[in-house]
Amino acid sequence: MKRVFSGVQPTGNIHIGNYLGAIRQFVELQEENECIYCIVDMHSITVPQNPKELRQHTLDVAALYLAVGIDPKKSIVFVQSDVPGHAELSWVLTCNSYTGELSRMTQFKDKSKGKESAPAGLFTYPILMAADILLYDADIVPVGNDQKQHIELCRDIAIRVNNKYKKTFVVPDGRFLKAGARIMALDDPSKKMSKSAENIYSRISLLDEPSKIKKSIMRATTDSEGSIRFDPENKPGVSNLLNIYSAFSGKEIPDIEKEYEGCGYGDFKKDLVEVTTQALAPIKERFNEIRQSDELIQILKDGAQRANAIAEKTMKRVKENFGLGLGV
Ligand code: AQP
Repeated sequence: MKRVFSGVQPTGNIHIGNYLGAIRQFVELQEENECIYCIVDMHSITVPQNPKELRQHTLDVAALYLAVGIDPKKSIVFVQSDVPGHAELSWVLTCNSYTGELSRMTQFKDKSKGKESAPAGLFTYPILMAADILLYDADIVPVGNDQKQHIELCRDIAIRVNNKYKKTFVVPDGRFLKAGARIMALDDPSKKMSKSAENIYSRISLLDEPSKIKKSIMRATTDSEGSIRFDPENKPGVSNLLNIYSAFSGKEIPDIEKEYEGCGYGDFKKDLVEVTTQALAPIKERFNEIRQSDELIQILKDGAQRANAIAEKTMKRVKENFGLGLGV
């Protein structure tokens, strides 16, 4: 049995990019693996957050995890800041990382672009992510394609520490879906769909009302050619919509292209609204039940205890191998 770890930031409501790119595979993986799914709230404070909203979003993400089918009897579900080992290990790894490799991270470059000074946490974010993964001896890390570079860095750090000290960490493998799993912003298909983008119509959140889903899709950027064809380079907007259609309907893209041969974008978009709304409706319904229930906090409490038991073992090993502390 392999161990799986992944997390989502509570920076806002989960969108279909997070879901199709990462979270949907969390559910499948729990059948045959020991899975640990985290709400990575410490990552979210790399950019300013409103404390009240952050707590609400943390509970929302936890409820959404359960609503999409993560079963707390099979998987550990918890909040990152409830387990101190993440921050502790992060410091140890910071001392074994280089500013050069961190400067090459494209997410840091994107998020700090145009800013005179960026929070140091934005720069060291990939180290905290490496700590999240290595703390649990994870073998597999299911994430979206946008996280490939961070997983590579995590592997490099693990290998570096294992070579320098006694073998301390399991070197994890990323698990990425095929190229199409990267969902792009609806208003600008050159950017990935993101929770924190200013334009709310650039994304579809799992909890969006049908009217918001409709508006977002009907406004989505396409092109002037008028044919429904998958060609990400020349038709990024339409290709993104085809990806979403395929992911929610389970139909292959060539079959969808055939079905809509000769149709206009308006008809295609209308059907995509239908397909998306239908796919999200049961998730939203389960979310509303779970989010109200007292059970949610109890699940997160149990999850933190189980996660902490694993994390403490790893930190004991790390401290021993690094000569840290006296274990008193
Ligand atoms: N557009 C996307 N397409 C496919 N997968 C995506 N992921 C994020 N955006 C897309 C994957 O979702 C998981 C959780 O992401 P995250 O919350 O940890 O952080 P993120 O990648 O920074 O996501 P956002 O939505 O863009 O949030 P903000 O705006 O706060 O930065 C990850 O596995 C990610 O790969």
